[in-house]
Amino acid sequence: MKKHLFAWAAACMLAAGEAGAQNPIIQTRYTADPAACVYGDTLYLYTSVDNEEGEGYQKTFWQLYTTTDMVNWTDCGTVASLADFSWAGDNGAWAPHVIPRNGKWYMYAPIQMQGIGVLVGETPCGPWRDPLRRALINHDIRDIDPTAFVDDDGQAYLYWGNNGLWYVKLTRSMVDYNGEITEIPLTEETVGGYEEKYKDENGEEQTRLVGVDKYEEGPWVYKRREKYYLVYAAGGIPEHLSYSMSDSPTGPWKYQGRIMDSPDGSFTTHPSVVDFKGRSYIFYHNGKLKGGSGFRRSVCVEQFEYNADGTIPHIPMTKKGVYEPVAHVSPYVRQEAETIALSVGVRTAQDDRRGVYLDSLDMGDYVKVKAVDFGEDGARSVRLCVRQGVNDGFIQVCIDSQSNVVATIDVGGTQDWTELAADLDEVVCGVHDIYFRFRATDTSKRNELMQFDYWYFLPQTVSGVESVKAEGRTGVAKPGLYDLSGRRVVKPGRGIYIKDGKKYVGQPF
Ligand code: FUB
Repeated sequence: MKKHLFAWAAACMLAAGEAGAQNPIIQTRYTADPAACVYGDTLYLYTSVDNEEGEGYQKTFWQLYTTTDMVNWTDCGTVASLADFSWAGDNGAWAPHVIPRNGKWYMYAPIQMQGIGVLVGETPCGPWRDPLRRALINHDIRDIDPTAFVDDDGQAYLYWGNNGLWYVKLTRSMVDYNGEITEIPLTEETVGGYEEKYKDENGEEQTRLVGVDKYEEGPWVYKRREKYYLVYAAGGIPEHLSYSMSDSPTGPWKYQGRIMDSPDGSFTTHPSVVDFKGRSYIFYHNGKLKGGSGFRRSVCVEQFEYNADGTIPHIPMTKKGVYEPVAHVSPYVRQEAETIALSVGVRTAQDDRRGVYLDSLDMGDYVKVKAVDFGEDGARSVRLCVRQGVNDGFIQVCIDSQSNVVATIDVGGTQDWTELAADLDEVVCGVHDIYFRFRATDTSKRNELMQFDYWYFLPQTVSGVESVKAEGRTGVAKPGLYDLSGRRVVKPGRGIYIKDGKKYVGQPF
């Protein structure tokens, strides 16, 4: 899809409901098949990526987004692709699942029609190794949608399957399994029903549903308070989400009912359920980003509460999504421009030098960052790391609404990445949303105005408003270690931190 069509589409979507809309949570590209992983202070969200034009799936890579507050999502870029597998073809990067274990990260990745591979990484972002140089699972063309689960006794399991559900017990290495592949029976008892073939009065073969529901694909297995949950895409096309429960990871499973109805604009859906910072969330995808469809899907999330007996209620899909942050963003440490609550017209790019950044920003594009805590003393100036595009432009920094401009920064003339600074028109204290608005200097030259890598504010107590050339990714290194929300960390635990302006993986895993 051309960038400008995307911008127009996103603008239309957000104009309709910007005030209350957090879903879909990623607006910079089409994302599907959410796989959430909570690790330390951070929720890692891996997705497959849908093509921007045409019908059918052209899926070649996987993307990672992280959050520490459930409302701002940091685009960590493309973290793995078919090129990481020596044996993969040039299409088929379907629904992944990633989990940390033994000080490493394991990505279970289905390559459509070629089986399920496993990659091993040193960090949540890779780089990855393909230790087997072949598929881990390749016994049926329905070998897709893997989900890994490690039980309290240390035994790890891998479940998967489309219109068939299987599991293996993984070895401690996580890249091999013990024993046979076991098939989970798909019956009225286990998943609410199944599809049966029969001959109609003309002798034609037909299918009919026996029971009230049917397992389709996308299994997601987890344990909560001694109960095991199997959540899955159900019911044929269009899919909805249903679930089963068990007292054991190997079953028997007992069908519990429907969790979520079929999403708008997509014939598939795909679940991921996690607890994070004391709240429960369910991820899924729909086709609601403008220009979306069953082949151009977008990840969404809803918060929910389990019933007292541990069962899952019916969860409505909302446009509002998760709106209340569970943490605040610090403005006083480097924040990536690609940390976004909401954006219009914005695309991301990535390269080895800068990592991920906002690219080819046009007149009228904007980014919103929610719940930034300026503290009691407040901020007096802002710094942005930017680079001029094809045409000249400037950035307006706004507080709480796009009409409340507190600083304007001219980006024209920055041939290379440069850190620009401006005093604020007023001291900003307390918790606020920030908007970065991208504007053209000459309104007849509205496109490709700039690229934007990171920002931070200076507290009132610090002076100095000058521009500096930002070298590499360390231009604003501040001493110490910070989490992704910008909070100073003394003892790093599990997770990703910022150290010397670069991403740093905390130890131990
Ligand atoms: O993204 C391709 C496929 O669509 C996934 O493997 C299924 O779960 C469905 O979401």
